[in-house]
Amino acid sequence: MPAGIAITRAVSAALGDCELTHLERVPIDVELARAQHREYEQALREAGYFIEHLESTNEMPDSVFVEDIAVVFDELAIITRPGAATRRLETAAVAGALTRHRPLHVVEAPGTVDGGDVLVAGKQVFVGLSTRTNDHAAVQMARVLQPHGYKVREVVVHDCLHLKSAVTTLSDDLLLVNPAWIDRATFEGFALIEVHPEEPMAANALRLDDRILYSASFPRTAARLERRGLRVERVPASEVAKAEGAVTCCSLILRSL
Ligand code: CIR
Repeated sequence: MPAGIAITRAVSAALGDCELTHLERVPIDVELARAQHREYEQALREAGYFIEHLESTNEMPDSVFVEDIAVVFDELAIITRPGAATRRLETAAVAGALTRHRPLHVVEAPGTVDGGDVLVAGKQVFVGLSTRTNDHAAVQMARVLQPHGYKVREVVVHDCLHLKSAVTTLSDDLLLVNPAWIDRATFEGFALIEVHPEEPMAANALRLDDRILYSASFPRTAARLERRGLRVERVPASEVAKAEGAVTCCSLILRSL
């Protein structure tokens, strides 16, 4: 049985016009970004995922960051209302793809949330309150998730774009964190691995069933993960990083049920 489905979305020709919050704009090589994205999709195939690749347009510079548009659980999926108004065009196609696989719930105004602010570890869901995500959305999500046994908690995000810029899940009880951007005490009960101090952007890792998909740009932190016995598959991600994106952002992972 395949591990599941990964929904991805094309790199827009307009990626250079992406939203930026904490980074200075630098030129992005769109062709290189597309080549790196193909490697990312190939790594997902090798991990057992069937790729559903959505197309993009010039009106959606950030479309490759499909993670922000939905949050997928085994029982249902939530279509977000992205915090950046420029990104709300992205929701229709993602909802169209997801509706074939999960019952959908939609976040309504005045709620705003980017999927990058939602960290799921087993039945615990952390919602980062950031420049993109607000309490209205967190309350709406909690209402949908609580009947399925999820516990939803809000976490304040500072100094970085999304909660998952600062912390991601390596297993249901192990997290990768940048302690400069998130209070370790929030995650009491979890084992934590810290990023290498020279790699502040390294806390974003994509957990798959038997491996971690990880940017090749962070060798020191990758070595820490491997020392803990994790299998790390490195993918080039330099161009999405210039657009303030990373590895979790470029897919929606739907486990086989
Ligand atoms: C944005 O600012 O919305 C995009 N340039 C980057 C989004 C990255 N997404 C993510 O970390 N989940």
